[in-house]
Amino acid sequence: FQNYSHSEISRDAATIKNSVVMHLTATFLRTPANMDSGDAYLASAFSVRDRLLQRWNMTNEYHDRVNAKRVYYMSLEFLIGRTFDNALLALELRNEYSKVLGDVGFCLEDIIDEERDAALGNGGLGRLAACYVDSMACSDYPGWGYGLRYKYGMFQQQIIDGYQVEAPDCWLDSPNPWEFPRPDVTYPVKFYGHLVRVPDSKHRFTWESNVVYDAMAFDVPVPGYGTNNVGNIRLWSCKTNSLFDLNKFNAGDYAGATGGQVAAQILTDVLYPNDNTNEGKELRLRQEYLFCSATLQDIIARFKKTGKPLSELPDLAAIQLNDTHPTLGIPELMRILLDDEALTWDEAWSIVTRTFAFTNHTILPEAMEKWPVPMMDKILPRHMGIIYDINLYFLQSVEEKFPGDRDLLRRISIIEESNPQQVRMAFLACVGSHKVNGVAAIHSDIIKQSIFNDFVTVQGEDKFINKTNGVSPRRWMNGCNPDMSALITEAVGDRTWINDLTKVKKLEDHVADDDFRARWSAAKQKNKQRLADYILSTTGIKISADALFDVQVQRIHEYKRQLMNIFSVIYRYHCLKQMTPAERAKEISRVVIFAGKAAAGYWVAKQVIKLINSVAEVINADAEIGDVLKVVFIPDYSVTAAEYLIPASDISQHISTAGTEASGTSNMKFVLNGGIILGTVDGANIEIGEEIGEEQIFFFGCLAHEVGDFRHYLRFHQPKPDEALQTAFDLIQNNTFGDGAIFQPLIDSVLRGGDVYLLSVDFPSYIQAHKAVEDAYRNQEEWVTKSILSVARMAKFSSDRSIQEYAEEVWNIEPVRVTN
Ligand code: 26M
Repeated sequence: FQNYSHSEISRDAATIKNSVVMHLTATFLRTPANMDSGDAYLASAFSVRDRLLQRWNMTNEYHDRVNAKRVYYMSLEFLIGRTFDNALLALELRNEYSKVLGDVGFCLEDIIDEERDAALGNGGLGRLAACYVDSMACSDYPGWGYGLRYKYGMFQQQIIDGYQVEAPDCWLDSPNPWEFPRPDVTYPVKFYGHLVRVPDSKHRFTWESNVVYDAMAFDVPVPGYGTNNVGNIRLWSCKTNSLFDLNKFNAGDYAGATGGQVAAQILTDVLYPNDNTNEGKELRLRQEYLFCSATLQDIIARFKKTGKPLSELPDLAAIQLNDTHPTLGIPELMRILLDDEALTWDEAWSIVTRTFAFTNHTILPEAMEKWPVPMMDKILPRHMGIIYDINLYFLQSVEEKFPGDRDLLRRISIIEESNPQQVRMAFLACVGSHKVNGVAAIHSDIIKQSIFNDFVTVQGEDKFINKTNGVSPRRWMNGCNPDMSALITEAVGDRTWINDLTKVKKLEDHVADDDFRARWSAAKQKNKQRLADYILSTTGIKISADALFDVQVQRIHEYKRQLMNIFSVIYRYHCLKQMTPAERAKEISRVVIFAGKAAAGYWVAKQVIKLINSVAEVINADAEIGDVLKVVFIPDYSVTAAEYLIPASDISQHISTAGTEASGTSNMKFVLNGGIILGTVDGANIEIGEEIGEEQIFFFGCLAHEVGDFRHYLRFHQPKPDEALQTAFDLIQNNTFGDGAIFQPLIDSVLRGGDVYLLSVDFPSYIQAHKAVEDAYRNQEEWVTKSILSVARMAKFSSDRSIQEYAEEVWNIEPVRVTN
């Protein structure tokens, strides 16, 4: 191996062609003569992956060699989307592959379209994890993601008769070029069983159980743009400990012998498709533990190779918990240190609390993870014992500081004294971490005043910090919006803005340049036409790319208020119907676009989808209305769909009830693509407004501090819908959109359910804001100015900035430039 070298594979067309043909023939047993575009994708993807492998090995070898401190981003979700195009851009080989594929009669865009999304996440939280590992790779931070390799990712959404129908996402049915099975990296994970105290020890137990699963690693490369660094997401897949129960097999029971195998696989079979609700299912708890145990064992095994004492673990490893889902990592590390490594409690606890940090993503009460003590005790008896001890020592420290405050102890306890008792995972995560952060300024303030209020009092303010979310400019600008990106490159002078978004400031110099402005508009127009084509092919609905594109795409949830949006569409339809044709002709044509999935068991959210589709059907078929108003629900929203949608919006809606959307990240993506926000004073909308200037954003609605009073009032008083909202109710109830009775529960959620999300309160200002948007849009010159200025001022919302802040203030790690 003396001459083993990392020199790059040649980039010329002949070399690329050879490698594609090699994979076509040798990996897939095809020939150039019988290749279809699916084959072309696989052969090309494998040839690109060969190049990544080289850099990947180099990265990990180098980080090992210099004993770099690593950060581990633990997340039950990584919403990666596609990798091929991303890798081509990172390696700067897009044109080369386009040419080689063109020579054999394929269009690169069609080949890219053959790849299925890796949809191992629900929405914002999972996509954030993917952006963060991208930023770590691009900024040369030695960071790994840890997650689960679900056999079925986020379900596929079909719309049948206007209703959502879920279908399994069989994304692994075809070969996946972007994962590397690591059968040698496999760990046993125990469940159930009983404990035996180690004689003469206080905190040391042996945990005996014969229910043991194996977690096996699959590695997914994260190509870094503009660096040799290739990051890694390590995903665990579950199987039984021994392939066969040999006793049963020998007794002739073949089915019984493989039965364990079938049951075991179920642990990593499917992603829980709940966004912001905790169902408390036993299988989910086992899934979370399998994940935490395998990950911690792996981190410890890697650390031990350095030969250093475990007391130095916090110097070489930082672990970030992506919400409470991986919180069992805390008692799991305690278990390893106490039971396997024989450290004292204090030694172990010091290591744990210096290693972990925790990010909170929501304050919705229904999303708070709690596990019944009896369930945890049965499945994870050792961890339940450790959690009791963590809580005991913690409450003792609280009692010492605030003697005699029984109510404080009750409120702050990790164990909720309900029937049955419950483990509050957010409190466990908080107690076991040295830093706790929210994901936007307002959200970080709110959690300090609400769920962690007592913890601020007891543990001090410094532990609770803000880390405003960000998004990757590689995927969400350079990848999805090539024309606008080319213009930015021209303004900046080179492509360095892709890894240093502060450079987009340069765009401000071009805001008065007529030629530049014209090309800016043309780029948006092209993206709109591309989306119009996509909509025609996926829904059969024909829309005009000259209309204003008004987009709301995100998980369907009451707090996000898609219902308020569709009510306003109904009101707009009513107004248009009242007009004469001459009046209508003066209106701004608008396409209102929705997309998003409802959790499978979330009935209200599913009815909202049905209402949107019913309204769309009537309006789109109304010849009198024509192109002046169209309504589209795009089925099966995904990362890939977002890459079409986001660059094509004129306005996008981010209209959660104030104080409910922790941050939002699509708001950043839309503005980074030259779109304008219509939104509430919530989440990251606020900081976006601060950065780009209030003239560039349309705010409406009540403020977060007013929500409590409104809700209180509405608990005891009937809401009073304004005329516009009442009109929308009337149209639904007189069967304008089919049988109105099926939508009565939605109207009742406002009129009789206390209007928890304050639709009746915000509706008047929402309609006003829509008018303001229209007035502004009529002045296209000013609109283009807003668009350019917005992008120019959005540098803060690169996930590179977020990651740098985490690195400096939470993880204490530095970039490590991989050199040969
Ligand atoms: C919980 C229990 C069982 C199964 C699933 C869950 C669960 C899964 C995902 C709960 C919440 C989940 O996601 C929450 C989420 O996506 N939150 C969003 O996080 C984004 C990134 O920080 C923010 O931008 C959004 O505002 C926030 O809603």
